[in-house]
Amino acid sequence: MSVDIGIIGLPQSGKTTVFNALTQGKADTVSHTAEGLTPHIGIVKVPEPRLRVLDEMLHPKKVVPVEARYIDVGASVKVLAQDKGIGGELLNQLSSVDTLISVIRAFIDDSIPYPEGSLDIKRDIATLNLELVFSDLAIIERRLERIETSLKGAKPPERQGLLREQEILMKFKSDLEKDMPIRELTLDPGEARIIANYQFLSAKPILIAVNIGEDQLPQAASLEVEINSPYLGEKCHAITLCGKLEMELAQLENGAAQEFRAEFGIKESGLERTIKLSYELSGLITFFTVASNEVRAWSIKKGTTALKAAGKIHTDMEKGFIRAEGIGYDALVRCGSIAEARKRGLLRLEGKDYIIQDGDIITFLFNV
Ligand SMILES: Nc1nc2c(ncn2[C@@H]2O[C@H](COP(=O)(O)OP(=O)(O)OP(=O)(O)O)[C@@H](O)[C@H]2O)c(=O)[nH]1
Ligand SMILES: [Mg+2]
Repeated sequence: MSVDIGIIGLPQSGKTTVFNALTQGKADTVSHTAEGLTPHIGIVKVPEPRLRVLDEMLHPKKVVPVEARYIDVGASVKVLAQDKGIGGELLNQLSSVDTLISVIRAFIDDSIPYPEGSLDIKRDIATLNLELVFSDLAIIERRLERIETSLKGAKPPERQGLLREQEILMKFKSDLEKDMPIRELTLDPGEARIIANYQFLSAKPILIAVNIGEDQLPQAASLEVEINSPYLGEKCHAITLCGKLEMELAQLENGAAQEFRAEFGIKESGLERTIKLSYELSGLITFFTVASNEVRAWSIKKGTTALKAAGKIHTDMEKGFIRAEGIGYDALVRCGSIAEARKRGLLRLEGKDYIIQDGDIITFLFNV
């Protein structure tokens, strides 16, 4: 499974530029027209320094990182919501992503129009948030109407379920009406189940990518702190990113790109950071398998059991699961090899209910 990340933002905020930077793509930054809404889709390897260490230690023939899939739907949620055809389809696609990146314009260039009339980072963040909230409200209102109709002819057991759903949706509705995105609510397990069914946009983790111009790089760090202060949370994080520069750097070779970054005083690749953060916000952790000359990284939701993790690799592994043999990444690095870890008795045997930890190196034992 790859991680799916949807890029949203107001017109001309730099969505396609950021998409190109992330995916080293060359998608046209010419505006999409109403008839020509075609999403850009690109696949990226999630940067994982631990894979490099495992590669050096184990010398596999092949190293396989986790992949993230980025989709630039090319329009704001508001525009998509108004369009019943392709817009609606794209909105559905957006509903199935794990995480959203909201591109907010901060670069100053008067030759490129400001859709809201002026440059205002905070206003645009709020606008984007509202678009997600409105989209969810529309879904809830439609569903509530349908529940109302179904209740008329419903028999007792079905009736109970409908009433419960109605109650939860009404609660979400009143929070949304106060402009509160669902991602900021504390949910009980029943509510969380309902959420999962609907794939609400405002429930998704969101990375606010503030697209700055090169001339704003000296203030990038302080701007980031300032924007994060009202928004930072388990499911929300803001970063500053120089989309245009990163897009140009993405076309260069690694060494040359690094030199450029040093010149501009950029410490870490903005892209690697964006990819890493959007991955982390998705609530995913990484574990590794070592088999037949291949070291591979896998992504799973935090809290996944060994049994379910095995099922991600192959359904046979889940069906015939016997046990898992595992070691944490740090412990393996301290031992220097799997053989040494085995000698020291550090390879743990775990049952199907074991909760996989980030960095675990796991071998599943199973019957076919
Ligand atoms: N000066 C400057 N221009 C930028 C920057 N980032 C993007 N642009 C320009 O802004 C324009 C819009 O960028 P896009 O990436 O196409 O924006 P978009 O959000 O995909 O636009 P639509 O898809 O039309 O809504 C393009 O002409 C970009 O070259 C930047 O950091 N500085
Ligand atoms: Mg675009």
